[in-house]
Amino acid sequence: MADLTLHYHPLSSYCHKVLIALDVLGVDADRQLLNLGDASERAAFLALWPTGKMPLLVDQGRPVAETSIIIEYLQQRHARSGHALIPADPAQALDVRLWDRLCDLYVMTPMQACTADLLKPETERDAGSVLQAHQRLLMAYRMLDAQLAGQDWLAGDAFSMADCAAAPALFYAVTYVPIPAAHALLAAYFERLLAHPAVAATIEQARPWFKFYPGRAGLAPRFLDAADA
Ligand SMILES: N[C@@H](CCC(=O)N[C@@H](CS)C(=O)NCC(=O)O)C(=O)O
Repeated sequence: MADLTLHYHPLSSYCHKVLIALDVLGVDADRQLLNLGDASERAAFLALWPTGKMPLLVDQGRPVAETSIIIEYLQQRHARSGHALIPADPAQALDVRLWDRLCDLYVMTPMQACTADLLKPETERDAGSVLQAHQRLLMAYRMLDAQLAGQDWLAGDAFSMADCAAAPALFYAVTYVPIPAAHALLAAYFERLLAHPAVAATIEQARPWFKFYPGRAGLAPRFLDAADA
């Protein structure tokens, strides 16, 4: 049995959050591609972890779930790079956890709502919920832009778990609601995230899959293979 296995899908935003963390922490994990559209794979995965949410880390047979917990667990037990994604200082660590939560709840969640709506048959789509999701994204963009005044990363001067959460959340969110021109700090931060080697590598592994992303109409051509653009 491999020590560490990550059940994941290359397109999944929450999986990107953990792939970025694995890279930054210098942790090797076997990757098990999960197709939840396949009934037997879904049943087997639900038996392993009842929420059915990915990614799921399995450490010598023991499931470790929820991305923020997975990242903290990896840092505590497996990190080899010397880079901490959750700082040792308790006050700084709290700040990282706060901005990680804010990215998950107010960027990832409305972004996922937009994707979920696109996956419905047209007759079942709900313009009101999508509008609400767009408004929530704009609120989150305002908060993030204000938070970035005077600092390069979301929770201070070092790349942290908060940035692992922000990168995939923003990557997909901007395909639905572009960053308004007034938020120059957020726009610059987004480019900084994309240039970070762990984020760039994570996006690169997803490139062949972007043609299946429901919101691909909003994806910048630079992320698509020429044949798919
Ligand atoms: N709170 C969870 C959220 C994970 C999540 O929403 N994962 C999505 C993929 S990005 C998923 O598994 N969706 C499949 C489903 O809901 O059936 C975490 O942080 O791990």
